[in-house]
Amino acid sequence: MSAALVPGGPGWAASGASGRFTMDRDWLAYHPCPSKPTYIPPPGAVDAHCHVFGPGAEFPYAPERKYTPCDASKEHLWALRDYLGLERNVIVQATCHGTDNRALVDALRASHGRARGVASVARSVTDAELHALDAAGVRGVRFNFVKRLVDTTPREVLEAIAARVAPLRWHIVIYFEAAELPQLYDFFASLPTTVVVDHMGRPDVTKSVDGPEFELFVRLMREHENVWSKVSCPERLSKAGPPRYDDVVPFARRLVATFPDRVLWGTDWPHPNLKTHMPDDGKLLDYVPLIAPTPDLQQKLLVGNPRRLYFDR
Ligand code: 0GY
Repeated sequence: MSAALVPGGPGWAASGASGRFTMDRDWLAYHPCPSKPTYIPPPGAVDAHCHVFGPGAEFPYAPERKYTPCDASKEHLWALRDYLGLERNVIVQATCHGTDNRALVDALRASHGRARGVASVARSVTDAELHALDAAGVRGVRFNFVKRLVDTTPREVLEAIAARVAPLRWHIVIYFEAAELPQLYDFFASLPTTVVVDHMGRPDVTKSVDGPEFELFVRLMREHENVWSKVSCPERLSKAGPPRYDDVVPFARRLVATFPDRVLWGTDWPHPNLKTHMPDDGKLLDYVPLIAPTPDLQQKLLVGNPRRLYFDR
């Protein structure tokens, strides 16, 4: 029997090539040796934003992708989950797989009920396909508005997809840049499901946490009780950098304090498209008590909220 995969141990390091795919020249692979977190998460903690990539040799990357990553397999993701003291995952379909959800479904089926998924679907998706995704553990679809990641999808296509997934009691995950929120605000406010925003709507953290840009995002959440936010990705938003990402803390802390029942946290492993550094996943867990300072807030953020949204059915 082969030894269990452990972050930093044999078989953990990323491989740059898989089948006919080679990762982009400037691709930063996930951390080769993450530390053990000092913070011990409560039992049942969920990593509510992470991805699997391929393996490309088995689950090819989509022709329309904007990047080619290193592989990041479900076995690696489970190993990281256990190493960090987490119990469950929510795997979000990454744009490098387009609307081909096979790698996601494969991971969900292999998770023994410990993972749920967020898929990407085309307008042509059939009811049978949606029901098969639901049976595999998918609980949402993702609408991506980040221009460097996807081509624009017409508004009426998104509205049609939203109407199709609402009866399944799925939610919609939206990913956008803060500068785009003014023109997307009314569309987001009109969505008929629970709406989950990735990475706090990507605020520019050099601006004030009380300034008009982040205020608009807070207003979206305050005026629409169906809107949730992931308080994830300090490594993506920070200009101050690791390990504490101090400049992002006030933004996440404000959301956790104001909307304690509508926030989620995730690692974002394997951290696609980072350019400056690769975060140490152990340190990302140590960031949790900085943004959710009490055990009650931590319990909601890591256990209660994701359980309600993803695992209670
Ligand atoms: C993230 C962020 C990014 C990438 C994707 O699906 C994706 O390709 O989400 C990004 O590049 O900002 O949440 O993983």
